[in-house]
Amino acid sequence: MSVVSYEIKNTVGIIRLNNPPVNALSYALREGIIDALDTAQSDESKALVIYCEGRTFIAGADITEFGQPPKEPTTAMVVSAIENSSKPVIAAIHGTALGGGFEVALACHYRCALSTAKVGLPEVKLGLLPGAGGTQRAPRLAGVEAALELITTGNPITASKALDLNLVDRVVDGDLLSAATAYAQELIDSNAELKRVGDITIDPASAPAELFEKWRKTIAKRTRGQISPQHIISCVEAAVHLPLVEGLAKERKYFTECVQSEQSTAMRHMFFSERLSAKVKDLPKDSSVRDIKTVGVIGGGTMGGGIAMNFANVGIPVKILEISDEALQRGLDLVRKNYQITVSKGKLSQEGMEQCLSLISGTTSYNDLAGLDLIIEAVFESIDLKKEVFAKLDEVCKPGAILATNTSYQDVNIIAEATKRPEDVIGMHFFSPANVMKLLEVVRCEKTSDEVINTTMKLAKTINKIPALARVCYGFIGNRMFRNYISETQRCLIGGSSPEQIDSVMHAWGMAMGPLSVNDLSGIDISYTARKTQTAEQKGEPASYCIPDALVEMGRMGQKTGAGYYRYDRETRAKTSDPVTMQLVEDLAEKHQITRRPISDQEISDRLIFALVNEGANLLSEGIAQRPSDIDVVFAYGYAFPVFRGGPMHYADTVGLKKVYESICEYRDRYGEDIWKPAPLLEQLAREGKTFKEWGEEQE
Ligand code: T1G
Repeated sequence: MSVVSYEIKNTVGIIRLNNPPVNALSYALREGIIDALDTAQSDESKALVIYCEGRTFIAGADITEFGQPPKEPTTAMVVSAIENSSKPVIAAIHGTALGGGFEVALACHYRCALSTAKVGLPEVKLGLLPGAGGTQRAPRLAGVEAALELITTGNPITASKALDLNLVDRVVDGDLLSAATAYAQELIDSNAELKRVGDITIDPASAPAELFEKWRKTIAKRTRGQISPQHIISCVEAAVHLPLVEGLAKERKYFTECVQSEQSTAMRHMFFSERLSAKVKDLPKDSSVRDIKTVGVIGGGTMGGGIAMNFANVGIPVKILEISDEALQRGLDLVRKNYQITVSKGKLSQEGMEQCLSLISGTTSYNDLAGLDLIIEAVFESIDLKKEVFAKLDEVCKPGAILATNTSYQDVNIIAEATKRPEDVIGMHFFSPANVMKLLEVVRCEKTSDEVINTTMKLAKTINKIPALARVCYGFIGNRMFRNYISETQRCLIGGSSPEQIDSVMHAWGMAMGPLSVNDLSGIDISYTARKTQTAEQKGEPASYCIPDALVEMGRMGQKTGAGYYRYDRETRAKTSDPVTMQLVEDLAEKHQITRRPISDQEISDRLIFALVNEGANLLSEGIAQRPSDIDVVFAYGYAFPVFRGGPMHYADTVGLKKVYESICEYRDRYGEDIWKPAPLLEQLAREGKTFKEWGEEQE
């Protein structure tokens, strides 16, 4: 099947593209467009329409081709051929014209979009920048500031917004091809000019140097550590001062640097990983799915309320159950407050908020849950309480209802055994705040049916979450690995570092916040309380938790008490170092006979990240996680791990597994095998000279 066809209808040449699923600009598509354009230059057509079959206009360059030598014709060559056509070319846009796809449209002389269409230049989300003229043509049509906003955020805009910005010329409804063809006929009849966007010049007075400096500072904060956003600003600045050809050359230079960067490799890895994590390896392709039209949430606390919002946000009615009217009202008030915050940020209209709230109701009676399709338990982290809840759900819920638990750590197999229908029980582990964090860990028990797994994994996408499937173990994927990160933080602290050094090192490395600042934010007492129910093995050696225990027993639980690792101003919550903490650290080091020594920044970041990697390798060997890239998705979307690092397992591949393994062997020799035991899979891959990526592909 040819991906490009060409026909003439009443002097309008129609170049029809058909490269499912998203008409990505593959080599075949690029070649076909060039061939059709060449033909059209000398035939009887008087104008041309570029139209796409399927669900969307071109959604961008073919990301699967990156990393290989570019094959001509490149996207830039296609774009140039369109703009230099001797006849007007009209882009007929539907779906999402993104990246190279929108750059193709910008090279056309006119753009006609369905009112439901969206356009955008999302390259920055892949660590790139528009490499086919987007940084040069968008500002020429929309102006510099609108172009900077569009390209540095990478967010798509609606057709009507694009019309306002002069990025499209006409917005239509109904049959797009007919409308675009009629538009082309109008242009022919009016003998419309060949409107080459590249010929437009921008008045330098509209974009002084100070404007670009302001953008550089703003973007540096918003995209800390990332390369491509700064280059985008330089390219747009070039569009103001340089003719198109020179501006394109500068764009090409910066694009080449970005596409070859580790950051872009990592972010493209994440793009595919988050799509792959939705796929369950051992599930038959034709696994059935249950309809989820009504949902119940047990527990109206912070998590329960947030979970409920996810379903209301997509139009699914939710019933929250609490133990009393007072508790229920508190929960419903908290949900309303959360929505109000979203409205005040301009991210939701008042009407939208009321619409969502109308879908959330409450009850104190389990019987009201009887007819619901899915119930998610979000009560206190006590296995006994959860077993009690599930036994009640088993009694009242209809056959075929899915019974899910939001537990962070508890054994979902034990919870399932509290019912007579373990095949309908599954874990749905949301991350706080549940209505914001994208990750959903889906925990399959030994007896969970394929249908329930399949339904839950697909439901994740419905509620705009990214799922990662886990089998049962203490902490599943994220929390089990993150405990090692936190324990190693404590060993660095008591072993010679300070909260300030550790937090600044990890913040500079790319984490949103340093680990001890995170502990102060969420409350040091949370892990303190959890440790009360943990076995000695689960807790680890005392040196890895004696400091937080002591802080809590001193009443220093973090921001909420005005002091934790740091001291906090009651009003502004401004953080300052506190000598009391370091005195405590030194006293406890002495008590545990630990000789403190200076620890380098590099050693701190290596130890904390390699602690994640080592445990991730164990999870893969045990079959808890399906694939290394699933682990990367968990950390990017559940723990604010910097996307430009690609996730812990991708990062380890970038460092080289031999280096990671050798470092862990050094830590084992220094701190003992109880703490640093090299994961067998890591040892094997280091020996074989393989990456986690290669191993994962072999397992697919
Ligand atoms: N290249 C290759 N495959 C792609 C693709 C792309 N650009 N976009 C999507 N796919 C695959 C995806 O992997 C999945 O495959 C299937 O299509 C459905 O995608 C020169 C250099 C378009 C909004 O960044 O944002 O142009 O899993 O599950 O939720 O300046 O895909 O089915 O096998 O996401 O409906 C710029 C990326 C590229 C857009 C559709 N473009 N794509 O969302 O479906 S760089 C982008 C998306 C560039 C130029 C530069 C979304 C979507 P599979 P999906 P969806």
